[in-house]
Amino acid sequence: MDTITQIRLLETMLRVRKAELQLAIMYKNGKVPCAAHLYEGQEAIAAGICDHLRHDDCITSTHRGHGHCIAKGMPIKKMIAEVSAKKTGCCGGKGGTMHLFMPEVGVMGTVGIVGGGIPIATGIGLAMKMQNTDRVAVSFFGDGAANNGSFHESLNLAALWKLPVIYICENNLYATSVAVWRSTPIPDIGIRGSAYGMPGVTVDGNHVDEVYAAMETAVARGRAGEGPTLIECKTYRIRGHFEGDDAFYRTKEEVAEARKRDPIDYWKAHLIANGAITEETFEAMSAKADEEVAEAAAFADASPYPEPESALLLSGNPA
Ligand SMILES: Cc1ncc(C[n+]2csc(CCOP(=O)(O)OP(=O)(O)O)c2C)c(N)n1
Ligand SMILES: [Mg+2]
Repeated sequence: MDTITQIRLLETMLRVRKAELQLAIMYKNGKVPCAAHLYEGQEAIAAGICDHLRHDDCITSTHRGHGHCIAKGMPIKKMIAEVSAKKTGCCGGKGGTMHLFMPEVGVMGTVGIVGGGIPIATGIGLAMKMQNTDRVAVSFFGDGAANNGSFHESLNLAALWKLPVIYICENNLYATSVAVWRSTPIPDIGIRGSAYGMPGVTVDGNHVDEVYAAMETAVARGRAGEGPTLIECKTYRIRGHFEGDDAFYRTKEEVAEARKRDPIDYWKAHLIANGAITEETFEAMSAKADEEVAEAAAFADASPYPEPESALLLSGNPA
C-alpha cells in the first residue's frame, strides 16, 4: 500500500470518528430525534473496504451506518443534517439515521431491519451483472445479522449466480445485549463462505491494513466476474448498542480492554513508525476533521425542518 493510501485511510477513519463523537453530543443535547447507534471503534472497516470502491459501486448498510456512508462519499453535512431530521439532509430530513440514501454516491440505504440490507445488495449485484458492468456491490452487516435467514439465502444465490457482491460481516461481539458466543456456535463467521461456495475470510477489523488487503482480493474477484466473497472483520462495539444504553450486560473491564485496541491508535502508530506521518501531521489531520465536522454540525443546526405540507410528498429532496 502506498503512502498516499495509508494517509487517506487514516483521514477517513478520523472523519468517521469525529462525526460519530459529534452526533453523540448532539444526541445528548436533544438534536437527534431518533435512536442513534454509533460506530466508534469500527472505523477501520468502513475505511478499508470503501477505499477500494469507485463512485459507481454501491453499498447497503445497517442501523449503525453513518461511517459507511461517509467512507463511501456522502458529505458529512448531508449525513448530520439528515440524522437531525433537517430539510438539507440527504433525504430531505424524512429518513433519519436508519434511512440514509444517496444513490449518486452509491449509498443505497442504511437499513434498520437487521439483515435487510443483505438481499438488497445481492439484487444490486444481480443488476450489475445483467448490465455487464465491472461494478461491485457491498453489504455491511453485523454478527447478529449473520444468523438471519436473509444472510443465508443471499449468499447462496450470490455464489450460484457468481454475483459481484462482497459481504462484510462486522463481528463486534454483540447483537444488542446478546454476546456472539450465546448466539453462534462457531468461532469464525468467515468460514460460512465455504458452505455456499465462495471464499470466506476472517480478519482483524481493527487493523485497517488487514481489512484493506482482504478487500483488494475480493474486489478484484468481483470485478472479474468470478463471484462473491464473505469477509468477517473482528472488532468490538465500544459504545452501548444505542446512545443511552448503559450496557449492563458486560463489564467495564471488558470495554476498557477493547479500548486499548483502538483502530486509529493502531494505524497512527504504524504510520509514525514507518515515517509516513509525524505526530504534528497527525494533529493537523485531526484538526482538519474537527473543523469539517464542526461546520457540518453548524450547517445542520442552521437548517430548517421540512415543511409540514411536504409530509405527504413521495419524492424529491428539496435540498
Ligand atoms: C429483523 C430485526 N430483528 C430485530 C431487530 C432489533 N435489532 C435492532 S439492532 C439489533 C442487533 C443487531 O446486531 P448486529 O447485527 O450484530 O449489529 P450491531 O448492532 O452489533 O452493529 C436488533 C436485534 C431489528 N431491527 N430487525
Ligand atoms: Mg454486532
